[in-house]
Amino acid sequence: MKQVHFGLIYLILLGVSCKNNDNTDSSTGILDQPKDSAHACMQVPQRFGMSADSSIAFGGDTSYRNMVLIPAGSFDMGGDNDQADKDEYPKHKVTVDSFYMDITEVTNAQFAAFVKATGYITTAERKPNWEEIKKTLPPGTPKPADSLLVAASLVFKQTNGPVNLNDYSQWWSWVEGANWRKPQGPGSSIKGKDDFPVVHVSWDDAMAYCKWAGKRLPTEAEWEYAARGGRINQIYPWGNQAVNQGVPKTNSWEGNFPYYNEQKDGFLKYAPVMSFTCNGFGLFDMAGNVWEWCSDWYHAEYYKTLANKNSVNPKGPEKSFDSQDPYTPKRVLRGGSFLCNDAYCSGYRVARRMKSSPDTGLEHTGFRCVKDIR
Ligand SMILES: [Ca+2]
Ligand SMILES: [Ca+2]
Repeated sequence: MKQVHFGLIYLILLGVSCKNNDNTDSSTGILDQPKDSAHACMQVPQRFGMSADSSIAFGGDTSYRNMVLIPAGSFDMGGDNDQADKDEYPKHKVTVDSFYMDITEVTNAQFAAFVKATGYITTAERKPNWEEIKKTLPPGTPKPADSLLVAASLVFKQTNGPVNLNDYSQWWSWVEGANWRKPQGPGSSIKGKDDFPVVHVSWDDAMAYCKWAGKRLPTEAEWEYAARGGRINQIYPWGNQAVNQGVPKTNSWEGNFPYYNEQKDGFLKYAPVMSFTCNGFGLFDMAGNVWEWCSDWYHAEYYKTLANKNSVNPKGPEKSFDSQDPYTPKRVLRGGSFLCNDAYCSGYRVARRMKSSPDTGLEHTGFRCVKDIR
């Protein structure tokens, strides 16, 4: 399989797909799982190249409302089963100080309060800046048509049947006018969805919210430690029981991605926060529902630099490197989304690492915040 390196948005803008990567078994018509399934699930690099608005001032409250204290401790960070990707190894010792963490993903109501107070305009609501985008693409990459360089975001579209799982454009659509207020584009809304996670949020948007709220994004180490909920070397926030066994434990994609969803968990797309049982630290939806931004740069080899030592409050590498897409700096995302399943990215595993450029938001991407103890 030839991996596509420079991103879903760009591919969709140009109408390019992985046509040379057809992995359909011609004798059966059945699609193989992509060899790099995790990345196929989420690899969505560059967008608009803008940074958080420096004019944002603190406007939140000083309490720890809707947060829980995560006790200080040590753990072994990294993959716990054979679904783990190379970037999850080696497992290494990490110690983190105690901190407070939002018990849920940031909701539409919370994000609306931030926007109302600050007038903040999210990345998806701004016209893309080609001069910025091309800095993170291979030299000589042609410019997409101006008609496509509009304020838009990527919306998930269920397909009618099996598709080539390496061709992201089969299920992601570039929809003008799609953003956190209109998650499926014009005609959609978040009315009545105050307690749903906000989506179409870029890392820059999340950072701006944190600044207003007096909080910060978790480090990748804090996020994984918190997701484990005190369990030792287990695969999910709830333990080791497979995601599709027993009662629904997370909002994921049950059935065959991206065309058939059994909805045993009750949700085709996102669910209201707190729809499933919390983990041992009292945190909801650390697995599934929407991906959550972390503060760290993503570096595929980062864990190797931490092998055989105890890292105290690691904050990630100094710069990003993704061997599959070396032109685009990326931040870490964690926890998976309503689109994850075992045949695809298994993003709900506590150790699964994902990455995207800081100016990218999608319909399955949100965040939650942490706060230091005063
Ligand atoms: Ca679901
Ligand atoms: Ca989540």
